[in-house]
Amino acid sequence: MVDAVVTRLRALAADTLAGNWEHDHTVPSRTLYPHQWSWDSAFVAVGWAHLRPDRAWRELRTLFAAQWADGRVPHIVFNPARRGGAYFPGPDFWASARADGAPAVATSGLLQPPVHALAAWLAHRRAPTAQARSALRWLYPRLVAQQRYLAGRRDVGGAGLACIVHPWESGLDNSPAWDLPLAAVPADTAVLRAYRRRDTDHADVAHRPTDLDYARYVALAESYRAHGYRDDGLPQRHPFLVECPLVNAAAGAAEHALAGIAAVVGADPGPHRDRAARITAAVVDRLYDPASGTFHPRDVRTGALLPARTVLGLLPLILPDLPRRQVDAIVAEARSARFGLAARMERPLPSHDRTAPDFEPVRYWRGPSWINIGWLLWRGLRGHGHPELAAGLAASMIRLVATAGAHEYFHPDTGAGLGSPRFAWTAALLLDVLA
Ligand code: 9WN
Repeated sequence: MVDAVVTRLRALAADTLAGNWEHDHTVPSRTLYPHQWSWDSAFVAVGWAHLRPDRAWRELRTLFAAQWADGRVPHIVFNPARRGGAYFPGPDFWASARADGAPAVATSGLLQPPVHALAAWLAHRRAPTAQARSALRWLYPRLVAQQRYLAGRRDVGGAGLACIVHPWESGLDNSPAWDLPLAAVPADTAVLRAYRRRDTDHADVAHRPTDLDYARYVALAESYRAHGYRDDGLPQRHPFLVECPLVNAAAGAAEHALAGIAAVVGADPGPHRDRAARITAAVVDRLYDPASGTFHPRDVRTGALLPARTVLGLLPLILPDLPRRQVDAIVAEARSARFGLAARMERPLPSHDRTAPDFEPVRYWRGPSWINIGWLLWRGLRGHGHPELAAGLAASMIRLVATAGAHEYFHPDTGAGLGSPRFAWTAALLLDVLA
């Protein structure tokens, strides 16, 4: 890569992160997402570690200061200064103050993929200073509690995997992966008359989830909220319960990261290695389908694997101890016409099977290309001995941002920028790919 391009991209990324920094956290986007989001903060910390490690640690501390008593890390921490309708559903909708064990600050009651231990470990590896060690000592028990919540209260299926109760918890909100279980959620768009969507104030309506999707998102969140966001009795009362390959692969990767962190803070890495091995075995056992040769989410309500071949199926590659057979299967799936991974990629990595009839090139998680997903796969490819494919994917991601800017997502054919134009995790993870 030409030095001048790298310098320009680093400056763009630094400028985007600085522009989205808000006192003690980074907003994903000033317009669409003006609060702190959980997995965004983890990705952003990976980027800040390249520029301002103090901000990487501050970001994670702010997020974990909002952890609930049961260990859940909320998917949104609301900025009190931005109260008043900038984002829907906002703090009044979630009403976290009325739930047991919620923190003093207003949050949502949901979670997102637990990529934080990995982010903390990478930030420490980049700058292993006294400040980093002290931050890790503070974070370690909190990261352990986050894992305990997932492995305990959220193991609704009883097989050692965490269950998500809402598509927002996967981070891939309207992925075709969720169409089947969502179709079973009773909802009517009339419910939206009581609310106002704010996302479509800032983004093209054709690029966002539909009103019917939103009606179901609201119905699910209201159902969970009605029981104080408790997890007991979920199978009897909650209409969406799914084991997600990304959430569970992230939980497994987190145990590997925690083994490293434990060694730094003087704790025992052994239990983390054991838990990592158990999670990887459960992900393979429960979510790998030998017939399709890829991973799928499992619907805990019906017991069935969900058939859509979305990019979620590739993400167990982030598990460092994934067996060779499944590594080979993921690489074959990624290289197929469905995803087009190659040492020289013709088009960006899509979020859904591009040969599927329900592939939608501009609608959010139903086709567009996302840098955070590319980054996770890039790490997995490097860890599992595929440096040429990793380099091809990195080059494709760099090309996207070099041509279109630090957008939220990109058109999977043309590479045009979509969604928010100054998106924090795109900038942060680009810095990591360029390093
Ligand atoms: C709901 C902030 C978040 C990301 C998610 C992405 C989107 C929110 C929304 O934005 O979700 O959490 O309002 O659409 O899907 O992955 O964390 O960037």
